[in-house]
Amino acid sequence: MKKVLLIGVVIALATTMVGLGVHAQFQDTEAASTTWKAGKLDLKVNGGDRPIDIIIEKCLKPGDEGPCFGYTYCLTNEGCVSGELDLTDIVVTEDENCLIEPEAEAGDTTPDAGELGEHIKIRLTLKSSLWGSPKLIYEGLLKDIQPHYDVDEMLPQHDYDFIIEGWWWPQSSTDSQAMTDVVKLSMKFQLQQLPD
Ligand SMILES: [Ca+2]
Ligand SMILES: [Ca+2]
Ligand SMILES: [Ca+2]
Ligand SMILES: [Ca+2]
Repeated sequence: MKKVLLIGVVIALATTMVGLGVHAQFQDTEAASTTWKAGKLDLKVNGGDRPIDIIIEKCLKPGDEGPCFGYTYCLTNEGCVSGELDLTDIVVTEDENCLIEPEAEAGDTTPDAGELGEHIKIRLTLKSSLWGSPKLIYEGLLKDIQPHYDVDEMLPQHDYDFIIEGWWWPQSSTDSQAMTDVVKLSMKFQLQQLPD
């Protein structure tokens, strides 16, 4: 009878220990989450967000030329997304600015249309410390510049210099038709992510 009682006590103790063992197991829990955040592609011109206007308007005469690298515009991609640069909405606006007597004498018969863009030549380049040499975008008469240029250059986050490397007025027999005339070149820079 004592032996049976002892066995019963051992079984009871064993059952209690098994129960205690379940509650004493190590346990650890960690949480995780994933967040998607969109990057950006943001082009700045001279630190701002407006298209630039280039105005060549002073007392110019045949034989004149502008200072080399006289006009530099800093383009900056402030985003973390690369984009392809294009020049768009390029417009040359001619202003007769009064048709004076020497112009008429030289054969200017269009009082509503200036001729300075037919005489001024420009050279436009784009350069960056990322590239070996500047890229020529356009060289020729203002009147012949196209409304759009695919620069075909991917711009990662960095600074780039868009430069009017020079302008000059080669002498010709029709120069006097452009007296007092004003010509304005305007354009926009477009940075666009390419589809994958
Ligand atoms: Ca911008
Ligand atoms: Ca004219
Ligand atoms: Ca004129
Ligand atoms: Ca004029």
